[in-house]
Amino acid sequence: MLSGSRRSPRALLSAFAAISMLTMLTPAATAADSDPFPVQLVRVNVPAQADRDRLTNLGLDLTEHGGPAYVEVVLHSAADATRLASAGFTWTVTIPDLALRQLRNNELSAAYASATMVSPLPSGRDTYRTLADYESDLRGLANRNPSLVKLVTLSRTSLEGRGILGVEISESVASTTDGKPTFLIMGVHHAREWPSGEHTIEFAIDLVNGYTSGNARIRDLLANARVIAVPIVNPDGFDQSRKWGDLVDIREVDDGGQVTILGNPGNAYKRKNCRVADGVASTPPGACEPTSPGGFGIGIDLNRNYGGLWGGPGASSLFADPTYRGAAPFSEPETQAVRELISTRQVTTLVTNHTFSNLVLRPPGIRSAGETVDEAAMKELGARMAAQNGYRNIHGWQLYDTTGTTEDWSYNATGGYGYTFEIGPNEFHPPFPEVVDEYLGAGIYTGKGNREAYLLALENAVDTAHHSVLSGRAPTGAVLRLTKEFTTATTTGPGIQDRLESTLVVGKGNKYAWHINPSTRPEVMEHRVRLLAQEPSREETTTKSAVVWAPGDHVDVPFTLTESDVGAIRVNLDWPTPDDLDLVVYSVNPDGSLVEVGSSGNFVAEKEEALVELPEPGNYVLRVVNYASVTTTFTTTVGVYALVGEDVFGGNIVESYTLTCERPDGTVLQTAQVTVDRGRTQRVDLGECQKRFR
Ligand code: 0X9
Ligand code: ZN
Repeated sequence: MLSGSRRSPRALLSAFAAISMLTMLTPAATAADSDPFPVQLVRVNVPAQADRDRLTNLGLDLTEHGGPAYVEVVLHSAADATRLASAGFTWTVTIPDLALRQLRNNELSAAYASATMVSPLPSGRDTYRTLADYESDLRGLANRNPSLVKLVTLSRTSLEGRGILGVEISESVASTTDGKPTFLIMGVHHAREWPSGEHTIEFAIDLVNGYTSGNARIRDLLANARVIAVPIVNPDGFDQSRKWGDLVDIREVDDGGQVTILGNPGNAYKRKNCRVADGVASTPPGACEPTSPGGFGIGIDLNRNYGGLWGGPGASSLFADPTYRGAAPFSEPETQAVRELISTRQVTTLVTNHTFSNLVLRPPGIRSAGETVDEAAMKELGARMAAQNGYRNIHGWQLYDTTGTTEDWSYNATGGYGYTFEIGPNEFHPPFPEVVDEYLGAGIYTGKGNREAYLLALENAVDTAHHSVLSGRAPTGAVLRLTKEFTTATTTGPGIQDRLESTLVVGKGNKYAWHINPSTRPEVMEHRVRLLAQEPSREETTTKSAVVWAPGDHVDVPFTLTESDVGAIRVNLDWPTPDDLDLVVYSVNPDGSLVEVGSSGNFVAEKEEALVELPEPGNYVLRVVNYASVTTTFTTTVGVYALVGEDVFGGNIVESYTLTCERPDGTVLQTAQVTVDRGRTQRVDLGECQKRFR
C-alpha cells in the first residue's frame, strides 16, 4: 500500500529496481534453441535525413523513439540485424533482450501491485488490464451510470470476431437533440502499446468520477460535449500481446541456480492486427499465435491502413513488414470501424494514444506535405498539452514519414484536429507504475500528466473558436441530416470515396444548434494538394565559425532565391552543442526592410528547421539567434523544393455540406447547401421544412 506517502509510483519503482538487478545479473539463456537471437531494441545511427529515409524503407520495426541523429528499432531476428548491417547502418543496443525485459517488468509490476491496495488512478487499478478486463470495465461503467454513459459497439468486428468496444459519456447521453461536438480518444491501434489503452479507459472513468462527485469543470465539459473512448482498437492483436506478456514469465532454475527463460517474447511485442493473409476474410482460431520470432509477420499495421495519403512513404507494401499498409486503403475491419465512427459523428478533436517516446504529434505525417492550414492553432494546443506531460510538441513526420495514419485521414477528411500521443519514455509496455505516473503526472508534472492534457483536448473540442456551429429554426421532431461526399487523396491509387453523414433531431421550441466541423476541408481551403518534391532541387550550405556572441545576439546569413514557382524553401540550422539556437527567416523588401516569413518550431533540444511555402524569388535573410547557446559555429542549409502534383480542386476553394430537413420516416422536406468556416456560427432557418412538417 502507498501508506499515505506522497511519493510517486516511479519512486516506489526504483525501490524495486535492486531486486530486478539481481535477475538481470544472473546469466540467462533467453530464447528458444532454434533461434538464439534475442529480440532487442537498438539505436540506429542516422546522421542525415537521407539516412533516416533509407532506414524507413528497410522494412524494419521502427519505434517512434528517435533524436536528432538516431531512431530506435526492434530487431526480431538475426535476419533483421543482417538487413540493417548490409544497408551500411551502425547501431548500439538499448535493450539487449526484450524477453528478459518483459520478465523484469512483470516483476516490477507485480511488486507494485502487491505493495498497492488502491492506486491513485481513477479506477484504483494497479495492474495492466486484460482484454476481458476492458470489456467488463466498459460494460460496468455503462451499467452503473445509465444517464451518463452508453456502451458503444463499433460497426465492425475484428478478424477473430471480437467486438470493438467503447463508451460514450455525456450529460443525458441518450439525447438525440443536443448537437454537442464529439471528442474521441482511442488506444491500442498497435497491439503491444498497452498504456495507450489504460490511459484511454482511465480518462473515461475519470470523467465519470468527476461528474458524479460534482467536479465543476468536468460537469461543464460533459454538459457541452460527447466523449467517446475506445481503449482497444485492435482487440485481436492486444489479446495476443497481453497474453504473451504474461507467458514470457515462464522460467526455470537449473542446478547451478541459473535462470533460463523458456519462452521467447512470443507475441508480447506484436504490433499489427491478426490478418493472416490478404483476402482471407477471417482469422481461424489459433492462426494469430506466434509463428515467427516475436510473432511479428502476421497482420496489417492499422496505423498505415487509413485512406489519407495511403500507400505513400513510411508504409510498406510487403505483408511481412511491421508497417505493412494492407492490400487497399481501409482494407481492415478495425480501421473501417473507426472510419465509420468518425464519419457519422462530428468529431472536432481526437487523440489517438500510442507508446512510446513522450511526444504530442500533429499533422501532417509526411514532411513533403508542408504545413497544414491549421498549423498555428494545432501547434498552440499541442504546446499546451505538452506542457502538462513534458512531451515534445512536433509534427508527425519529424521522426519519420508516415502515411495512412489515423489523422492523415481524419484531419484531411473532416477538419477535426487530431493528435497522436506517444506515451512514456522508454518502452512499449513499461512496469505499471509508469502508467500511473504518465497519467497523473510525476515530478514537476505532478497533478498534470496526460489527464490534464486530455482535458485540454476536450476543452478544445467544445471551443467554438475551433469548430463551426449551425443554428436556426426548424420543426421540433424533424431529422436534420448533414452530408458531404468527396474524394480523399491517397498516394497510391485514385483516391477513395468518402461520405460524411450525421444526424440531429430537432428538440423542443422549433430551434436547433449543431456543433460541427467546418464545411471546407483543410487541404481544399489551402487550395492544394500541394505536394513538395521529396528531394531539394538545390541546396545552399553556409558554415560560420569563430562566432563571438552572447545570448540575445544574432548573426544574419543572406540567401537569394533565383528560381520562380518554387514549392517551398526549407531552412535547417545545425550546431554542435546540445543547447538552444533559434532561426527566423525574413524576406528583404526593396528598401532593405525585413518581413518575417518563417521561423523554426519551438522544440527543445532539437535542431531548428523553418519552412517557407510558395516563396517569391528575391533576397532573404536567415537570422540565427543565440537563445541560450555556447556554440561558436553553426551551419545553415537552404533546400529549394519544387512543387509536384496538381491542384485537384480546380480553383474551387470552398466546399459545402448538404443539409436536409426530413420527417422521421425519411421524407425530405427541404434541402440546403451550407457553407461554414471554422470559428463561425452559420444561421440556417429551415422555414420550408417547418411549413411542410406535421
Ligand atoms: O509509427 C506509428 O504508427 C506511430 N509510432 S509507434 O511507435 N506508436 O508505432 C507514429 C505515427 C506518427 N505519425 C502520425 N500520426 N502522422
Ligand atoms: Zn503505435
